[in-house]
Amino acid sequence: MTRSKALEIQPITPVVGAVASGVDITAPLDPETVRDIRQAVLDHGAVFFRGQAMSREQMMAFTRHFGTPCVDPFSNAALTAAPGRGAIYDMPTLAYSKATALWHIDSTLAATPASMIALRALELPAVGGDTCWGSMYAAYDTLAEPIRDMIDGLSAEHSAFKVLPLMGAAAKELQEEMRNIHPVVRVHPETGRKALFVNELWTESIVGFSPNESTHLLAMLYEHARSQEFTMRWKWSVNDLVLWDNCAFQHYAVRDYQTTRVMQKTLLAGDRPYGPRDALRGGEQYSRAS
Ligand SMILES: O=C(O)CCC(=O)C(=O)O
Ligand SMILES: [Fe+2]
Repeated sequence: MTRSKALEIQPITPVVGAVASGVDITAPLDPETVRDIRQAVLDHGAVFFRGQAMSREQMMAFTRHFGTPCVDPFSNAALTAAPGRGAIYDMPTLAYSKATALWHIDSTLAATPASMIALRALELPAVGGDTCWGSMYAAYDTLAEPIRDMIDGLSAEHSAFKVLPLMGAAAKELQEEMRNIHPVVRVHPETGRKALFVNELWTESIVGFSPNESTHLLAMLYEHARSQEFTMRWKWSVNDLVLWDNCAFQHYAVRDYQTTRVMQKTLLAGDRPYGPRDALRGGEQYSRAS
């Protein structure tokens, strides 16, 4: 077993990203190490492990420590998947790179977007194909107080309105009509912290706003959230693995390559998002965060 004492976490920026070392995640992990890695993901949003050559079974065993593997809730496969039956996708990313070269949180059009996601580089272009992550805690925390007050009480509708045209022929086996309303500010189910929860790929409109009001408020929030101060960029090497928090961190896959790029991905099942006002009313859900 890998001993937790060896685990080292080196932050990449003050608000997002960290490199983990001193741990072999292809080997069985003791509970202390699992707890420390989980805490690092909650603290830094995206934790990177270098040089992790692993089988599919080892990738699945690693991710199972952090939740219940699931298929992407937007795929038709999610309609028939047995509970807890996860998938490992080997994704050639070029075909739908237009859809991921936008800041997004994965599949927020679903009722329960993934909680955490693991991604490992299998095949890379000679240069290019970096991925960026951004802290939606930092984005929220740095808005002016009157704006935070206003958005704490708002909700937004998420759908495939933008993704389907961007994916073109690559859009297959998807629940194209899926749409859900989520709070604009999400209370993180584990940390209890507030994070901005709208994104450029899936959020269609603010509920109760005119198209003009919705478009401009969302544009302001998106521009704010993609500030350099809240984001980082990772230059991949083959066998780098990242585990990230899909509740409070967004990501962006840079579309600057034309050759094959293959990433291996597993998702962990998430909860229905709730907002600050839901939390105060609901009580029960909020208590899980404290
Ligand atoms: O290709 C990447 O680096 C990430 C693509 C993406 O957005 C995802 O897998 O969720
Ligand atoms: Fe994504």
